[in-house]
Amino acid sequence: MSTIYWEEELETLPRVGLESIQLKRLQALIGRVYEAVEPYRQKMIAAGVKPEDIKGLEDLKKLPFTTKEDLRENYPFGMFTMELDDIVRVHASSGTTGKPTVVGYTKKDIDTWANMMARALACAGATRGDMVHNAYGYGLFTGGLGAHYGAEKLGATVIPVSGGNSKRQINIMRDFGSTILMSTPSYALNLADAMDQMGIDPASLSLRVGIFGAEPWSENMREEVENKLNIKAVDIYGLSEVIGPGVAQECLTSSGGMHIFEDHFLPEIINPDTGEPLPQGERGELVFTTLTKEAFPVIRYRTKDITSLHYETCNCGRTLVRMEKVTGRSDDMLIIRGVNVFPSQVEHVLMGIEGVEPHYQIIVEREGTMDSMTVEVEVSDSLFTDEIKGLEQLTKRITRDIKDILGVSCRVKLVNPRAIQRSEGKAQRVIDNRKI
Ligand code: DLL
Repeated sequence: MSTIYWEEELETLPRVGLESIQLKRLQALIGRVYEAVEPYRQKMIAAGVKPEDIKGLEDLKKLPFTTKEDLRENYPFGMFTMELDDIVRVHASSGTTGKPTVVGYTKKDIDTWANMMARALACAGATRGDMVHNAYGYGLFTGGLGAHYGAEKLGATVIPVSGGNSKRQINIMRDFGSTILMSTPSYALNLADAMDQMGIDPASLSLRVGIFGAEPWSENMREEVENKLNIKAVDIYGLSEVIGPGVAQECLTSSGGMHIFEDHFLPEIINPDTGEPLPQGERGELVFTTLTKEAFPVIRYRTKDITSLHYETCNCGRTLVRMEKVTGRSDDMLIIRGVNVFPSQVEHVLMGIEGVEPHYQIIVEREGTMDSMTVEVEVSDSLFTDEIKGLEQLTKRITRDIKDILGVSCRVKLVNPRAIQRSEGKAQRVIDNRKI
């Protein structure tokens, strides 16, 4: 099978050519950000580095890291490099406390993003003849609109179905002849179950490829979803701070790993404890510097995702580096039904409620194909002896506040004072029983 490219020349550049583009773009970026963004300038001054010190790609390591914390401190728009007049769109994702991380795009950024997503789709074998069933959520989450603009750019037909209402999704798939499914891998499994319940044989549909991401998924899960939906399943990676989906995409060959679109997103792997860059091929935390974004570039942004990078040319012909499947995170972020959840956010909600003790545990399970989250929390002695009605109201209030603030539904279980095991060291706040 011949490879489908979107921008063949750029996707197959010899490394010297690629590195020369990266360096030119990096130098321009650092100069611009140093002038335009106070928090970046301050951090560079504190680190004793000036734009003219970036003479080669190896000088990247002289630059200070950027973290979610920096974005939170400059919430909402303090890290933008342009006036709001030039910003045509914002998206947001969960922050470590109540405040989301806000990202902005100029017209050109939206176009760059669409181009990256068109590349990702082509990398997964999509062409203008495809019917793209986009079940990523539309809204502040970057999944829906990111995939949408990319599929349109490619010239394919997009069905902007968004998430939820599985039966309707399957009817649409059957009637419209969807050929490519884009969703989280867990939602794809959910669709497979719904198909089964409706007595629809996936082999009778036109689905060919699934482009799944936004949460970790294993090779076992790939096998399951491929068998259940009778498709080829490929991985897509991205994060809002870098652009959204379309940072890296797995191709259809079996070389393994996702091609990072390196001419736009410069990757590094560091030791998450020391911050030191790791040698090629070693597993560590992925860090990105965006080379072409206008409104909201990031310099050495710590993704907290654990992976490794592989530079050998792929069987598909692309020279772009491949990142292995994300194997974990260096922080405690959970992804529940596609929503990023930090235990600290749950704590933040609980601590705002009277009668609730600072002892809680988050239990995550996979029920069938869906994630479920239960929050067990201790209540004060006085409340516990209170009448049932008061406890019921409290349960409802916590459930509602978590849903409103974190955007995820959960079960809340109030437990006796001192029922949650006390730890002698780090409290174990999360019990993740999902086997993905
Ligand atoms: O999840 C963007 C996206 C949308 C990617 C649709 C792919 C498809 P955020 O909401 O900012 O953005 O969450 C980013 O999700 O740091 C990873 O921890 C996780 N993640 C994203 N893709 C994958 C993947 C979108 N393929 C965070 N495998 C990232 C594992 C992933 N984890």
